[in-house]
Amino acid sequence: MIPRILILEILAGGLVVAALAGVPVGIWWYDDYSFRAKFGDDVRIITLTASAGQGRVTEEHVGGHNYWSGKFDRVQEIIVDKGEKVALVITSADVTHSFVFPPGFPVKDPIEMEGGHTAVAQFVADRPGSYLVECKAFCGCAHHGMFFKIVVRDPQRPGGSASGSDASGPRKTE
Ligand SMILES: [Cu+2]
Repeated sequence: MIPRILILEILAGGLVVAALAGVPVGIWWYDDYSFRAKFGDDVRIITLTASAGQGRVTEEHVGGHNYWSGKFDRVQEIIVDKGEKVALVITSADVTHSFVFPPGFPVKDPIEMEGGHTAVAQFVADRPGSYLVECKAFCGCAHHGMFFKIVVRDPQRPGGSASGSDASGPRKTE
């Protein structure tokens, strides 16, 4: 027969392991949950990281040692549907960045974030077109690479209403 003290020890050990694993998982879950709850279920959250070191705005995780060792792909066109509610969440992995939206885009003010900080731009994509979002804060040698493109397409018009638009602004053909 297994001694009672051994059973208690195994149970106690199990509790310690559960606590050690449960606390970080709980924090991660709560963090994620509260972050999403802030915007509501109908909002599409697009998370980007700006890295001046590589001159990239990327969807990949940048942080810790991979800031130095990683090679990050520039985010491809971000395609949103007309009428879609979007929260654009940009974190700076290093220095201050300031992203400016072109005329005609629903976000009028630049979004600026200091190193390590996050800024959010919420908008409803109301006008189809192709919009180039650029960093206007000189952030290093690779500053010229700090841009990304948002394409607003009209689901009612197959083939994409963005055609005929230009990356430099919301020029439309309609
Ligand atoms: Cu910059």
